[in-house]
Amino acid sequence: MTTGTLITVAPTGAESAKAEVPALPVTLDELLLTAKECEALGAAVIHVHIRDDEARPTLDQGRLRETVAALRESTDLIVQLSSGGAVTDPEADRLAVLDAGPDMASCTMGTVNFGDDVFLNRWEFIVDLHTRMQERGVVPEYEIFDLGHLTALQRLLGKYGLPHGGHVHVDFVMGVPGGMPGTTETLVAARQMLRDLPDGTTFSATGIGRSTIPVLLASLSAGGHLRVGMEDTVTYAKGRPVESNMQLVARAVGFAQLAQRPPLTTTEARELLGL
Ligand code: KMH
Ligand code: ZN
Repeated sequence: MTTGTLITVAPTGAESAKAEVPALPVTLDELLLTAKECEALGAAVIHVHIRDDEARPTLDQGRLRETVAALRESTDLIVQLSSGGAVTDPEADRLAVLDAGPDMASCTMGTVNFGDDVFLNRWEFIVDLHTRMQERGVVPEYEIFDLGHLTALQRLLGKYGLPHGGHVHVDFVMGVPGGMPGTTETLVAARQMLRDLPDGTTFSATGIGRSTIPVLLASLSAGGHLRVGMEDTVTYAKGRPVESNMQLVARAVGFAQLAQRPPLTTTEARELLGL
């Protein structure tokens, strides 16, 4: 079993509206403050979606570059840009995210129903993303919304080779309406499927909405790592909105410590992920 816990914070996402969730960090200043505080609490990776001046999701190249530079200047966090964006983002813009030079980027391993929408990830698009990341030295985090996405990852690595750095890290995004459920049984099934992936493959897990805590506990007990943040849940407990991303990171750190798997430092996280 892995000793420490890699903690990723996903502070913003593309789905919640600032008007409905005022604590959501949407400006660069809000993001930087969140990043610094989450790092101090024990986060090692930040999964970044950015917003425009109206707080709408954007993949604007200038803003992405500015965000990567500012995060690097103010923190030692591993900067992982979302290549998923919002469900409405065109493939070309999602590929261009890599031009902003992040340490890591997400790479979703297949199409999934996403509430009333469809999060489209065609095979050719996935191959493009994976091979461009190899060429540019960007380390992927393979996002797994459904069990078949792990089969697609096995096929991808078999045909196109290992990612930059040689280490494979996946993130189980569980409990999306349309994807795999956020349950212990499903997490165990997903972990079993990692046997078909290269030795040493690591996983994080996050549960959307009310599956946050069951998934967190299941992942810790199964030797996995954690992703938390307001991208995935805006409710701390029944009837209690999340006050900040720090509240979610602090809770995850507390659970990780209870499990005797304390948070990895950013240096340890870089080592783990092959950065
Ligand atoms: N916003 C979702 C449509 C990712 O960041 O790569 C996609 C998503 C996954 O959040
Ligand atoms: Zn995301």
